[in-house]
Amino acid sequence: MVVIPRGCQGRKVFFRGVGVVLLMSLIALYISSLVLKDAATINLRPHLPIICEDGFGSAFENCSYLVSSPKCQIPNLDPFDKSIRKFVTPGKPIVCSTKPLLTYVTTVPAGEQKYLLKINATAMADYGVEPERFNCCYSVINRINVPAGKKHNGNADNLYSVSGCSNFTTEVGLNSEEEFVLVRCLQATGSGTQKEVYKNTHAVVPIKPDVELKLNKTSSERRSMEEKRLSVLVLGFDSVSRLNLLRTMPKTVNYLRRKGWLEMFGYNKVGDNTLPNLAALLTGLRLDQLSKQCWMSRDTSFDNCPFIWREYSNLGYVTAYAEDEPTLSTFNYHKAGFVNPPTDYYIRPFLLASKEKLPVKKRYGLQVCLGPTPTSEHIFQYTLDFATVFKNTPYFMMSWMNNFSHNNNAIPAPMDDRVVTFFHQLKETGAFNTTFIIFLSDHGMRWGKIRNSAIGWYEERLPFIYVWVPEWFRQKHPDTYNALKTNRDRLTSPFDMHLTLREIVRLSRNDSTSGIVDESPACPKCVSLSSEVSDDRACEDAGITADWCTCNEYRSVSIKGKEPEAIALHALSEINAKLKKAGKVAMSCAELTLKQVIELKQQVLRDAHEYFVVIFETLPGGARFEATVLRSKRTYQLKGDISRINTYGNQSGCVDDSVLKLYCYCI
Ligand SMILES: *[C@@H]1O[C@H](CO)[C@@H](O)[C@H](O)[C@H]1NC(C)=O
Ligand SMILES: *[C@@H]1O[C@H](CO)[C@@H](O)[C@H](O)[C@H]1NC(C)=O
Ligand SMILES: *[C@@H]1O[C@H](CO)[C@@H](O)[C@H](O)[C@H]1NC(C)=O
Ligand SMILES: *[C@@H]1O[C@H](CO)[C@@H](O)[C@H](O)[C@H]1NC(C)=O
Ligand SMILES: *[C@@H]1O[C@H](CO)[C@@H](O)[C@H](O)[C@H]1NC(C)=O
Ligand SMILES: *[C@@H]1O[C@H](CO)[C@@H](O)[C@H](O)[C@H]1NC(C)=O
Ligand SMILES: *[C@@H]1O[C@H](CO)[C@@H](O)[C@H](O)[C@H]1NC(C)=O
Ligand SMILES: CC(=O)N[C@H]1CO[C@H](CO)[C@@H](O)[C@@H]1O
Repeated sequence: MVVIPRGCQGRKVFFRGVGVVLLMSLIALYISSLVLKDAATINLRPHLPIICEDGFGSAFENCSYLVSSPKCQIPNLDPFDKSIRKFVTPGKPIVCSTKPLLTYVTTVPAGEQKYLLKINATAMADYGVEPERFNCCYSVINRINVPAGKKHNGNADNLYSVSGCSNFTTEVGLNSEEEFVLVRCLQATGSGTQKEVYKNTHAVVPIKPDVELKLNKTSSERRSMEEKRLSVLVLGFDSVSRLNLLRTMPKTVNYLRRKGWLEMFGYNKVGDNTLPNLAALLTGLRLDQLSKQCWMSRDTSFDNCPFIWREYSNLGYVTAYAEDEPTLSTFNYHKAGFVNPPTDYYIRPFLLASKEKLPVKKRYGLQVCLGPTPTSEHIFQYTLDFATVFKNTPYFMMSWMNNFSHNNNAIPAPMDDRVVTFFHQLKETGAFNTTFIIFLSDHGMRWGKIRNSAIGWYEERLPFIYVWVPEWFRQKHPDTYNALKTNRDRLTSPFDMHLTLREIVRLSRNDSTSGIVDESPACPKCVSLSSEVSDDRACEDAGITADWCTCNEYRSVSIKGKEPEAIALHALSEINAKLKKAGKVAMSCAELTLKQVIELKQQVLRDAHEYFVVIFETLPGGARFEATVLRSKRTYQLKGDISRINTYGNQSGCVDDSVLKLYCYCI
């Protein structure tokens, strides 16, 4: 019998093996639901009965909800709802090069961790080159590190050097300090000049001297530890909601479910964009706390922030952070990044050099190709290399990809295959035996047409997240594993996940503090997901502010009369105040006026609070905003951030602050 696991309801023709009978009955139900559905309102409640199985044989309590508890009900929405189906357009695959690569890297066969850079002789024909009039050379790309104590101007994370180009024939060995190379191949022309026929970059993971030193220091310690240590891999795709993963990556979802990954159904974002959500996961802090503690201003680097990878590093773990799109990346987009490399392995200089030295192909404003190689392919390969090299050493790796998902709902179908293949390759490295893996996104689409739909509001707030726990760990710590399973349909947040990562540090340390429960400064009631999350949890218990909370249902109310406008004007006054407060920095920003209220939604009351979500447009520029406002005794109070739900495009070019950009119309 085929069960459709929860969340996989509806017309999932993608999932192979769905029986014809089942399919027929679903179609029948679908037709009847169309008849029953009130055309004017979007039915937020799922209209199809869902076969309530999680893929592990245990049924959920109430399948109409992802989370169903006294203080929180998150509806289990249909990813193919009529209102949302039009946003499912198949993305076109990207072809970076039709020719095979002329050069590649491989490890020395003897098993020693050394790399060779090689020319693929059979591929020469594809480039129409003759061996005797052809030569290749390679340059080494290095990060330029600002000497300790020296002042820097906020540009330290963008500095790299490219060495002179050394000729090589057929192959050349790379030494343990050569991580990134730029290769050029030239063909002599008849007139005696040389024509470039090929240019590419390669990243490898050698055991660098400082890493070897670290391993030497901890190896004796490690040997005496009878307890195995969990490695950690945080693998993320930017801006993919749980429903969008179901729509666009059915093969990946199917793979994860079949292999026993745990999906956290009630994982709710805690901030607008990537930074607050990843900061919550990696530091356990809210942005305002980060600003107080370690990130004082736009020009302050993140070096002194308490990233969890530092704790892993102190324990002897080898650490890595790899994010594509070096301009857009989380800690660099209108920010100063890191003055010192944050982790032992840091791919940024490689991507910067690739972007500047290779022809770049863009789609949806993102660099999808770096020369002949797709940008995300570099991150996949780097992750696999890292997991292979350190298969017998505890590691912490953070890999984050923006290229194929950030600006677009339609992930190209070939990407789905690539991700499944990636998981197969990752299994080959042995990572599934050693590594706690979190596969997640930070939030869903934050702007664009999809955000004008009611489901889009949920999607923005509910990213996908799956967790992998190695088999030996499940057996050794059954309580932990069972708690994780239970927590799948509880309300959870990145702050809980942060505490979970801390818990793994504590387990690895095996010191007497194990058993002491860590507390998150941003969320005192958050817990490690290795223990059961309270069923009686409200958003504030999970560090989720009212504007991001999906626990409560909102219903559209009339926008006629004075009140809708008053609510919108209240939110607008906060925007203008924010711009004013920024002073000189936002000097060229227009004061915004209300064009129109688009929609007003009111929380379906469960207690005395009266929460509204208002969507309105402003002039000049036609920005569309969404704000959560609390009414009490005829006064209004803005709750949390105001979202910009259409793109600001080039309207905000006069400010260089990622928050002000949302609000500023330059004059
Ligand atoms: C699920 O919850 C809804 C709303 O609380 C309720 O109406 C429905 O009866 C529940 N279904 C089951 C199977 O418990
Ligand atoms: C070398 O190029 C050929 C095509 O000319 C390709 O089939 C082969 O896979 C390439 N080998 C490597 C190691 O990349
Ligand atoms: C590299 O090879 C090219 C072509 O054979 C030659 O012109 C150039 O001088 C060589 N460079 C070095 C540094 O040997
Ligand atoms: C690490 O230990 C190995 C084996 O004992 C030794 O050969 C090597 O020099 C050490 N490396 C460093 C960087 O200390
Ligand atoms: C961890 O600590 C406990 C209690 O202190 C001890 O019995 C055990 O041997 C330790 N395990 C390792 C792997 O050091
Ligand atoms: C993972 O562990 C299993 C069971 O111990 C073993 O059979 C398998 O070969 C391991 N896989 C890898 C890639 O090391
Ligand atoms: C901004 O973008 C719009 C639409 O894409 C374009 O028409 C306009 O020329 C751009 N303005 C500037 C100053 O680049
Ligand atoms: C949106 C987009 O085009 N994304 C591309 C990101 O890179 C992958 C390859 O790794 C391409 O297949 C995607 O098309």
